[in-house]
Amino acid sequence: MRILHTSDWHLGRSLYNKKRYEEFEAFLEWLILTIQEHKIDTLLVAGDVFDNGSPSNRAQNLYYHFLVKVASTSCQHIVVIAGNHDSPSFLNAPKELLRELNVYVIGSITESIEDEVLLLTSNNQPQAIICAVPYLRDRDVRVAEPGETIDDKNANLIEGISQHYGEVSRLAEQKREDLGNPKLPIIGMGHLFTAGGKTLDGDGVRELYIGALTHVHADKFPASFDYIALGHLHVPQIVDKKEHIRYSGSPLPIGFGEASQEKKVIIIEFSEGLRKIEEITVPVFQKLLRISGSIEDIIERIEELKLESAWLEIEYKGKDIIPNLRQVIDEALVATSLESLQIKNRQVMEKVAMAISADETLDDLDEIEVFNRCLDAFETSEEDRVGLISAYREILRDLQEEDLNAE
Ligand SMILES: [Mn+2]
Repeated sequence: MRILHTSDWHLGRSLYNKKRYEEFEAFLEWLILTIQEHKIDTLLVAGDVFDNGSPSNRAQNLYYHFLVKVASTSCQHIVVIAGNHDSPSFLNAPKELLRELNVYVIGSITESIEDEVLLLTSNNQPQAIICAVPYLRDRDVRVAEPGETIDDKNANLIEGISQHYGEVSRLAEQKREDLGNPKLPIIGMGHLFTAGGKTLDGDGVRELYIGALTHVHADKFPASFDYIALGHLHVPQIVDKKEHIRYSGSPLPIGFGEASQEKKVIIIEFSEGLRKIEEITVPVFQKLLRISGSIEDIIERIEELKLESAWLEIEYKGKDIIPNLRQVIDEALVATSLESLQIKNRQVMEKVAMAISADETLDDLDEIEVFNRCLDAFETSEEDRVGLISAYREILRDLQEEDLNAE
């Protein structure tokens, strides 16, 4: 049994307004070849298939074409769970149809937790049990109590998540026992933020719950899982030094912050009760580079890179005000294969921190930064900030979790 674990495709996401469909397509083609080459039986996609709840036609096309193509390979099962970016109802809509292609889609929790426990078989022989837990929304696992503090909320939420995993694992263990096959692997899936997880500046990974405190500790996962395929964090990583609990990370760098990072998919092989884990590096389909410094530094670096084909994020850090910065840079880029997607002018940003400068757009700020500026503008005291920020985060979360496709 050979499983491939991937997550966080974010199909349809752009980078500073630049569409990335060619890269998504190249990745999915590469993935099919990888599935064939490594004779994968089961593909696990641990959430954030799409970048948002109503993906473009082109993004949907990529997804469905991919699923149809995989169905014609050695891969007999695909399990897709929803991430926090996915709309549960959108993902679930073609569920029944996709079952015909051996694709299991778990977009949200249902009335019956058994729906998350899948027995995969091949020629009527059990292969593995998958506990396909989708991204758990606050309301899925937590009962709100009046008067509870932020800490209570977080503690209840973690407790709720941990109970949910406990329940699916008990069902899986029972199933394994009923089958009389103690070596049958049990594999967990999840889309969440574990404690100590690595993120990078600008990778677009959202805090999932109200505060950064709601990070799930690895010891909250049941011991009976032989592997846990996680999604949400974009840096591939092992959780809490436990080899079998992993994030595959996103296959494409979602932002320039991830540009220098190796992207991975993970292959897990089970045979005769033994587990082998191997990381496969995803090729770079589009080079992203960050350049920063004085105008001389920037121009020199462009000169060095001019034969390469790359997308650039340029940050000007010089002391002088250069009113025609963009023009100067654009001139340096003429006749190169380089393309600048963003020019940040640190100098302007620092001088007029409060004002929106010509070179700073809302794209440069996240929702929390905007709110912080608002608090600055109203000269809000430090003690008031704590409560206001957590209330604001709660509103943001509700907005992000709203399922626009749900009836
Ligand atoms: Mn996510």
